[in-house]
Amino acid sequence: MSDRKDSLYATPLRKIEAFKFDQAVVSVFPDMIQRSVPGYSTIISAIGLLAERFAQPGSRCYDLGCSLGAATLSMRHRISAPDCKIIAVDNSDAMIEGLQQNLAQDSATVPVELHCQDIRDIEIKSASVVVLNFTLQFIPVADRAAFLHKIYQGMLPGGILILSEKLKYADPRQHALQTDMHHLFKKAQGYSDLEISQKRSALENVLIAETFSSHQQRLLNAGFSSVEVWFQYFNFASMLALK
Ligand code: GEK
Repeated sequence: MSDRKDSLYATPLRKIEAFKFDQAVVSVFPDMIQRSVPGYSTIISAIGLLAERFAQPGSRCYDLGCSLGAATLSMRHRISAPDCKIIAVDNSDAMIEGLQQNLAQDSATVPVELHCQDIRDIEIKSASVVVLNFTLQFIPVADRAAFLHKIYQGMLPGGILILSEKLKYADPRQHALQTDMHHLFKKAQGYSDLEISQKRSALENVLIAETFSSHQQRLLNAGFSSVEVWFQYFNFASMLALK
């Protein structure tokens, strides 16, 4: 896995292009996500524990928008139920190639199937665990309900969906506070004001955050019987939806 430091937005850019998961991003991705998403490693470890608890014998565990496979590897090292398979999906070639390399160096034995595909097009079946770790936020809002309904239908009874997202807040004062605290978090991680503001512009209209209650309501409408936050650090939350 690459250990290069993220400095993609460190110098002033004449034009800030919309954010893309290309080779440049992939080469700094582990550092970027670690220093940008508060609580990222805690969430990754917990995904392993949740998979250990929820993976059913003979079932599939999906990592949708898997990037370099941090959640896939975490699950792979904790699943002990027999005959499980992990399906890892991302539509960035560079990410899937990076994950392939990471898997080649990994010693765990649970089979992992890789798909370089849009997560909306993937067939979901016999799923005991579905992970959307900071991925749904990149799917157009209009497609989210149908996509989550399809996931729900492909899940086994007793299955779990782990949904981690950047949140927005209905109350403008709360929204401004949480956004400021996230920027302070990034500064404490070594990002400059310029890096923070150029990255924010690049993500505008690419990462669409919603409120917790929008997520909760949509998941309940999709059929899930219970939806709660299990972890939150400022405006970054991880939710559990139970079938
Ligand atoms: C982790 N889960 O480290 N189809 C497939 N992949 C997509 C799509 C799509 N429509 N849209 C975006 N992606 C990872 C981190 S990163 C989050 C997830 C972030 C992919 C995109 O290529 C990228 O790899 C990932 O979703 C989002 O636990 O960078 O903030």
